[in-house]
Amino acid sequence: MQVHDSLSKVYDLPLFDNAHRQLVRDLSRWCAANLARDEREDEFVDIDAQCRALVTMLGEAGWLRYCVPANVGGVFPQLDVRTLCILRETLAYHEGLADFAFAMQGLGSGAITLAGTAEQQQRYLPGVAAGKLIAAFALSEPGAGSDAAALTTTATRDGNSYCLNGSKTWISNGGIADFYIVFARSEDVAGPKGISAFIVPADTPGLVIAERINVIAPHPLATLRFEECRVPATNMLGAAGEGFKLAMQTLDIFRASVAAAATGFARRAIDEAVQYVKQRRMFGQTLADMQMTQAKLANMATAIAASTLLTYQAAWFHDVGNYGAKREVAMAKMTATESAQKVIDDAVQLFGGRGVQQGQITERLYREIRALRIYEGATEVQQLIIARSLLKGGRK
Ligand code: COS
Repeated sequence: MQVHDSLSKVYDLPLFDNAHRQLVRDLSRWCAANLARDEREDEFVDIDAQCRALVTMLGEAGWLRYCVPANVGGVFPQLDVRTLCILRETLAYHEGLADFAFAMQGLGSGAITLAGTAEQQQRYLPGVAAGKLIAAFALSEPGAGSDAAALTTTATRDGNSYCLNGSKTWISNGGIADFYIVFARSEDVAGPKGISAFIVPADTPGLVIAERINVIAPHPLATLRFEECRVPATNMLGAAGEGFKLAMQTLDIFRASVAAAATGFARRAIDEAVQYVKQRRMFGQTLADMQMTQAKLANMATAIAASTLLTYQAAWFHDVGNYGAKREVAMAKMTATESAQKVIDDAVQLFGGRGVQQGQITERLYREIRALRIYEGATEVQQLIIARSLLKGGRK
């Protein structure tokens, strides 16, 4: 299979520099050689071990170095969103779980990169980059998903420590992470300004994996409970009361990469579909000869091109433009995930019955894309962000 046949020219645009272009080439070669797991009968078996193995592989190959800044073993002085997007797009094209493993190392450690002290960064980020420490981001709660500022987990100051009580759910890497970035209410202020962020090592007494959650595209996911879970006060990340902003800043970076992952899945779907329709015969011709097929392919390719441009526009605004990119990030996340769902559905339709057969790539993509319209801010949350930004009349 040709790698990224669907839109390889996009990287020629001046949104990228030569280091990005080289990364696409190197990573595509590595993925083709190392992630060729098309037949995934074992997809539902021992997902924790699969995920750990992928983190190790990505660490050993050096790809996780793009998740951390240069002062702790990373590649760039700051996180480069275009690079994160290239990584996720390419990994997702080849293997959804590899994309997940990469993304969660970045999301789970992003708040340390953005707000950690030198000591906190030194303690955690080299291990993240090497694939030796698994990270997780713990924001959502049973009663606070889209409305993240409604979270009720508490962090009560007690001498030189904070004592955490409450529950977190839908936590990716829950159960296999070595540490969690936990957002909890530490200040006596209602709403977002009462929230702070904490680093909680997985072996801290009082941190309980309450339930493992199974979803249609398996990956490690859990509900956590904090029962008198005590961490040193020095584990607070950034300033007291700044946790909500830190969560949003982290998401501004990684939501763009969700858009990129969606585009990677969609590209894989169209590449598979193009190959298939050229050889599948019906009514005395190939599927590719039929204008209905051609219309579908044209719409799929155009949707992917639009998503790609929105994604890398958002990433460029973040990396190079010196203004907030949250509106563009939200546009990219919403559009790329929604249209990837449609592109993959169209690919399934072109494959007919085989499209939904277990073990087929289209069937896997169909399951894998769905959660991206929900996690890291559902489409409806992105709509709120875009509209509020417009109504406010500024970019911030
Ligand atoms: N960067 C920096 N600061 C931000 C920010 C961002 N992207 N977004 C919001 N803030 C700040 C605001 O500026 C505001 O601070 P000030 O009052 O000092 O200006 C504060 O945070 C509160 O912002 P806002 O009033 O917009 O918060 P809301 O409670 O209305 O929440 C949404 C806004 C819905 C956008 C937020 O709750 C959200 O993103 N929800 C989805 C959560 C999510 O993605 N969960 C998935 C977790 S990972 S799977």
